[in-house]
Amino acid sequence: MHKPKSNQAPVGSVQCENTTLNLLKVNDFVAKAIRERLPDILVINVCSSPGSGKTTLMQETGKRLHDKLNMAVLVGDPETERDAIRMRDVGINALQIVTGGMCHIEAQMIYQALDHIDLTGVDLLFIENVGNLVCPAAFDLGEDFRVTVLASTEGDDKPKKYPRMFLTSELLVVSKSDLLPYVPFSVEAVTKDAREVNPDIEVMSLSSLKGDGMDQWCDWLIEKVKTKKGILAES
Ligand SMILES: Nc1nc2c(ncn2[C@@H]2O[C@H](COP(=O)(O)OP(=O)(O)OP(=O)(O)O)[C@@H](O)[C@H]2O)c(=O)[nH]1
Ligand SMILES: [Mg+2]
Repeated sequence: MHKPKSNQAPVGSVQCENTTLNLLKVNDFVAKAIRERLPDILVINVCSSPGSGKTTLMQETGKRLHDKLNMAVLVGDPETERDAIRMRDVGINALQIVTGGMCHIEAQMIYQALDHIDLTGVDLLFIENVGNLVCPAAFDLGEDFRVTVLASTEGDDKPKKYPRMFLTSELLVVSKSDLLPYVPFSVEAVTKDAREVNPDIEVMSLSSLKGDGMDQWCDWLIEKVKTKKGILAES
């Protein structure tokens, strides 16, 4: 009969050691350099699972804000330039970062990309991260704010299952709110769970497709841009 290879009784789950923590220190040095390089541009790192609606949100945000502020996007995907092309199609200054299969953007990729995009006069720089609720949470990209987008179609149980992403985000955007009547997703339940993970997290719902909640989102961005520039003016 097969005998267990350790003396420990088998259990239903195991808490693994994270052996990559030291490697992340290098990333943090580069993130600091990015902050020093972009002292007057608001940088927002947008994270989510694949397909939550990040690019659509960027496109609609660009359309709404083009006469109010100057926006640019760095977008990461394992392959293709599709998302950057979609954004350029609606007039957004966008550069694709092809990660070559990697499941997240690292700070050095942003640092390199900054040499290839014209940020003259830009007020707001979005980073659309690779679709993944796990790895991107560990990589500081020099952002001012991290925004997690969670689609109503993904289920409202995610904050407790992927806590680091919600713990490190300032804002949770529940996207595809137009589908809320058709799916078992409670904004109240997701807010409660997200705030148990991170009591300070803000929550808003929106639909890029129908426009609901987009004013609140755009007002939030304008306010943050003003605050960043205001802080600079005072210092
Ligand atoms: N019903 C509905 N569908 C949406 C909405 N926003 C985006 N979608 C759809 O969701 C799908 C994925 O949208 P994307 O914007 O490509 O999602 P993404 O997060 O950028 O995807 P990745 O970059 O691959 O991670 C597309 O078919 C969109 O048309 C929305 O507000 N409501
Ligand atoms: Mg996308």
